[in-house]
Amino acid sequence: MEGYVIPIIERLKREEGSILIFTHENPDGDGIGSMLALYQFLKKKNKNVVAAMKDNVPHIYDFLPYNQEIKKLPLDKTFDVGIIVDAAGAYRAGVEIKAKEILRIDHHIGGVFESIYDYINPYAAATTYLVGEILRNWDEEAIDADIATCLYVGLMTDTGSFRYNNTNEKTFEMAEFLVKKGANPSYISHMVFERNSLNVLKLLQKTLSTIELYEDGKIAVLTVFRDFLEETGTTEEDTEGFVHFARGLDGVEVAIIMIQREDRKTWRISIRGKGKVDVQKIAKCFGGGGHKDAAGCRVIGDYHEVKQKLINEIATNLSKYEELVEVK
Ligand SMILES: [Mn+2]
Repeated sequence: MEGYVIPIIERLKREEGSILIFTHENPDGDGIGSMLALYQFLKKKNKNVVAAMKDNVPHIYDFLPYNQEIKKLPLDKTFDVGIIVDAAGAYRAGVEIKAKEILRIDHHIGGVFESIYDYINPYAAATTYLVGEILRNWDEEAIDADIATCLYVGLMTDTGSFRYNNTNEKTFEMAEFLVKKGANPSYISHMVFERNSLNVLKLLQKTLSTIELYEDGKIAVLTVFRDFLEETGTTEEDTEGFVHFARGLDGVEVAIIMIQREDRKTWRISIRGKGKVDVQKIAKCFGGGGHKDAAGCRVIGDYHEVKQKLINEIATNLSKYEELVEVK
């Protein structure tokens, strides 16, 4: 791991001004974990650093070291440097960012070129993997158990607990390093996955009752109507991970979950694949993005129309794949 030059390290080493680290709206474990790990490390290096995001810390991540120090975006201050982590561009913060210069650390496909110091690798399993590389090359000794815990959370959540096809020997090598540094896998897994409230279970029950299958069971659709959230006293954040119940069905190639937003006409859509369809391409058709097996988008419109458009797009991609296999 050591021995190669990472320009963003040199850039941050010489920065004496104010640094803002931020992540995308509706943040996940990888975004928050990357942000907090980098935040703690830069503090140790006596940098003038602030971590901030638009939303509150979701309950499942409220145990992360230093999460109480995350500020709420937008901030009035203009920072000398802004670092966007785990997002295709600073625009994904969902609010205006005031910084003289933006740097990006990320693993999404495509995205905005923010600076020559950007550290991007779409093959990395998680942004926390990339932050791990940066910190290990900068000063391995400065990585303590708190930093390792934040990095481990992102690595675990973005790989679906080391199950998705972005999981490889590098992922495990980084996980091993983080565990050696003090990250506790069973504690972290417990804190993220085993602290659901009964209300969330009731929300899951309602959501599962919406399951629909299309294209001979290859496409599965779950829906979270706004009423479900209101009836169970839960929030959109509580739907995290629900889509995997649909993805886990035998025969399903692509699973989607449609979450109705407060205005009742916007749908937040998560798409998960199992390898045959590049779901990032589907999300892109609807103005979103992501990875080969996990992507998302937002669509405004009538529920049935939006759903049908998505299914049509997925079905087209599925049949393209099947034609290719037949030719082979
Ligand atoms: Mn990520």
